[in-house]
Amino acid sequence: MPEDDINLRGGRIVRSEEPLNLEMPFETAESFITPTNSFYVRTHFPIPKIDRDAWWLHVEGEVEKSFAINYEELVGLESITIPVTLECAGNNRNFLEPKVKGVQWGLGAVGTAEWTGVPLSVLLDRAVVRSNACEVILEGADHGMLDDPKSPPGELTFSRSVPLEKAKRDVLLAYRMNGKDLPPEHGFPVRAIVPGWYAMASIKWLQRIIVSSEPFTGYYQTLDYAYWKRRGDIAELSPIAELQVKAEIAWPAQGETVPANSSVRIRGAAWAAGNEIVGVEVSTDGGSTWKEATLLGEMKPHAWRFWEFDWKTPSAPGKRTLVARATDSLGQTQPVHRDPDRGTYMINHLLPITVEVR
Ligand SMILES: Nc1nc2c(c(=O)[nH]1)N[C@H]1C(S)=C(S)[C@@H](COP(=O)(O)O)O[C@H]1N2
Ligand SMILES: [Mo]
Repeated sequence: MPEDDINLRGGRIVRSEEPLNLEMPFETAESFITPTNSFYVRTHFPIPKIDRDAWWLHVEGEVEKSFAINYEELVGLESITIPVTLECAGNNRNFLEPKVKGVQWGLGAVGTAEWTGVPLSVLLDRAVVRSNACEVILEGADHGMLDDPKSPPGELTFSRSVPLEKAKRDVLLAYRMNGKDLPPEHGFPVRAIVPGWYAMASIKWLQRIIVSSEPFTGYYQTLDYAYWKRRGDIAELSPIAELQVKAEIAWPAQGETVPANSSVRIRGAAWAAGNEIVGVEVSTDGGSTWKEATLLGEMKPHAWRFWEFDWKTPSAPGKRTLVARATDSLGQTQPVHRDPDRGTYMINHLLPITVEVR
């Protein structure tokens, strides 16, 4: 992307101002932990202004003891800190041909932060979940009206659900990001972190937790952030959930020029839904032949893994297409072609990066 097409805010690409959508230029992904001021921002409504001293988080629904907890009490509970990669379900959308509606994310609607907070299970235990419960709905405080004719009339909030088992095992109620209070755009004062799932589930500006005995069918669960699942020849909408295995090339970036007849370090990151990344392969000839890249650092569940590959560039000048492909411990790898049943989300087919050898 030419530099002058990019309106930079704190080094991030402004995909839209209202609502605020900021992307990290993926070539700047150089450290396992993404600095907070580089981390992508995805919002659907204006960022709510929340006074944390007046903030309450309500826990209700299919529980024996509904209650509300305030900020002071929540941060007084025992906390844990974990690195978790968040990826927007629409990341890489600008690779789709033909062009589709939606925020035109390139490679950078993804990042990894260290999140500090209280496991959701602690609050669920306090509320005593009834035996008929199957899901936990998380509701944000942000709200607004949509011009989608399929959206409910009037105002709606941003809400999503997770299965009870996953809610108890993995979900974190985070109030710190990389060691500091959550910034307003990332969900101040408290957000959910749902490790291993696309980030639409990681509800920001959390205000209510509703335990439910039936599957949630809210707007962002069914009409948006859903894909077509096949039951024989019947297509049914299914909520987007687990991250799909993916590798992305951070360097060289699309359109870069690299020297001929030399060694160029290709580097990037790879992630999957909590499964280990067992390998990343790189192709420098548009996907005809593949070689193993080196995985860097150590594996952390629910976080990306950096990798690199030394490319001996050809002596002949010309365009070259680079592709990376990750495989996880379940043997899942990236498809060559886009699955149209996924609409404009869950984009993990092979992404070509074209560079100029000169
Ligand atoms: N309340 C609320 N939570 C939300 C959203 C939102 O608009 N409102 N956007 C979701 C989406 S689609 C993504 S990708 C992540 C982005 O988190 P970030 O802005 O901290 O990167 O937040 C999720 N949580
Ligand atoms: Mo997203």
